[in-house]
Amino acid sequence: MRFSAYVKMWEESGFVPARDGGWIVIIGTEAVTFLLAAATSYVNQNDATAEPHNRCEAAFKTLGGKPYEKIRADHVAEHQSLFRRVALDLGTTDAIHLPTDERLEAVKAGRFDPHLIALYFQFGRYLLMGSSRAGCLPANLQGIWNEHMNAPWNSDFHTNINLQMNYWVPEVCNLAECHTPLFDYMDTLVKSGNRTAQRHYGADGWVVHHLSDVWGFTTPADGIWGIWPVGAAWLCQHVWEHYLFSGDTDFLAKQGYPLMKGAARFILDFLVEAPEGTPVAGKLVTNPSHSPENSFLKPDGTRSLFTYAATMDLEIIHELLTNCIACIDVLREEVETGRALLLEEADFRAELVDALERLAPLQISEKTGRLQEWVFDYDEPEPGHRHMSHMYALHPGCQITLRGTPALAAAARKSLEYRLAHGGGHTGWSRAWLVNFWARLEDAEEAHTHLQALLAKCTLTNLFDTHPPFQIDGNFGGTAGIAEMLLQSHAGEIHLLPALPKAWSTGHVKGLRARGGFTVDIAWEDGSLTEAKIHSTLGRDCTVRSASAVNVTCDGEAVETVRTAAVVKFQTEVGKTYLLRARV
Ligand code: FUC
Repeated sequence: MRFSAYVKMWEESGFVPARDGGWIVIIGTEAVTFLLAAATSYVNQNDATAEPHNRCEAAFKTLGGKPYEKIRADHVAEHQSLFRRVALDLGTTDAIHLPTDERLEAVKAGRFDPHLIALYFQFGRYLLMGSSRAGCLPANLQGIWNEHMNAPWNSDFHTNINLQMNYWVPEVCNLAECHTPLFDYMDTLVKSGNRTAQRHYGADGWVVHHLSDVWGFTTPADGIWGIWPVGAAWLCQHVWEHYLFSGDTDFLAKQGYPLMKGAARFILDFLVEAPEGTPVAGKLVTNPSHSPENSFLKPDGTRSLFTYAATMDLEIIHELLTNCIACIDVLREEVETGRALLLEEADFRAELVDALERLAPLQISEKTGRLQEWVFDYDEPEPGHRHMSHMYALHPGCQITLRGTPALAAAARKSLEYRLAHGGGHTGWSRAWLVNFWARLEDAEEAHTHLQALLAKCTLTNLFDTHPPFQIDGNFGGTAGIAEMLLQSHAGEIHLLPALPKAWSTGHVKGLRARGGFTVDIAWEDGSLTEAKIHSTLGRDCTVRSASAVNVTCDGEAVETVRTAAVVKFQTEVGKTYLLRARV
């Protein structure tokens, strides 16, 4: 690809800067405006023939000679329309008077700086707004902030955690429109994903392995690390989540379901029955595959990555098949053309249900009580490995929940503890993932410890995440983790303050989004909920869990609720806001 960056200088009173060799000399004026435009020749995966120079000129032209004040005001208005949807206050200390590098140093020395955490959270939202807008490519390993000619990992899209982690932010953090570049990008992978499925596996549907790029790369790469055929399946989680938050059946029918169906079609063709003599004989498994980038010790003591039925595969597949079935049911109920769709999809739905029933189960090690990462209970040569793939079902998946599957949640906790006892979480994104895991386990202090560590060990002085090197996924994973500590909605209920650490004793958050089309504001004092506001955009029934019992009102009137211990349920109407006040 070719690229250009153009800078234009302009001074509104007509001042013309002098040129002096390689220098531009500015004397006798108070202000000069510099306009920067940058472009590449990339059009799409088959075409890189655009003229970057023309694109830069066109960018300048769209400004149409607007004065600086107007350009800035337009920018600020557009920016704020997204940015100001969410406000977070975790409390303030004197540290706000220090520059960021000194604040990070203080965190390294063990100080709490809740305001820095709120800043880090909003910075993550800012980064996504800057690097993932409709009509553009999705945010890659460095977002748009790569400074190298040859970037680490080619500034590509890794699909075995990194690309997905970038997109843990948009839904809950009220930037859903920033999610759409991912879906458009997925569309561009389908054609080559179909071809790879056919040629490598004789399967229908589309497949992506552990990395991709802007040229539609879908085949395995990097040796055994590449033998991991569930990249497309994982990406489809995002499509379904976009629907869960928005209720947008139009999106589901036009773009979401075709993507999910194609990924599931591949999986159905790819799954095989495990033969007699194997731990999951007769069950459906992936083969070949591996658990992202981690190795195990075979009985003969040699090290291997290559396996079948890696736990993460089974979890991703369980989720995809479940979501596909739910998707067919939603479209049947909600889309006008639903009946036709149902008739057409009845056989496919039956196939999905059958495969889901026959899918190999997750296993808890009899020896250690941990969630097994592989189909055999292998020992690990690198027990602190940065990937924690077998915990996918805890986060970002939701097959494992504290209340729904307590035994699996306890096993996942043991796996996490074991990883950490051996130095796990040492890269930026890995540390950020830990925050999310602990938040899902509702262990506020552990989540906070890893958030502190993310700032202390994996954050550069400009707040960019460092793997090392700089990789933006950890920023997004950390931002998502903070949201996950304050609000969860993956288990069929809105959980207010599921993992509030002692260090954030008083504060509020406004404008987070929950699945089911809700916007949620929460305020708390001395570690307890004081009030929450839940705005309903879809009129769905609402189940809210919180440590404090609440009274629910709407427009000043008491709302009829059904209560159990920590849970309150009520019906909502589209456009109404429900006030939940802690009972004193
Ligand atoms: C995965 C990770 C590495 C790195 C790379 C971009 O392969 O295992 O740590 O983040 O992606």
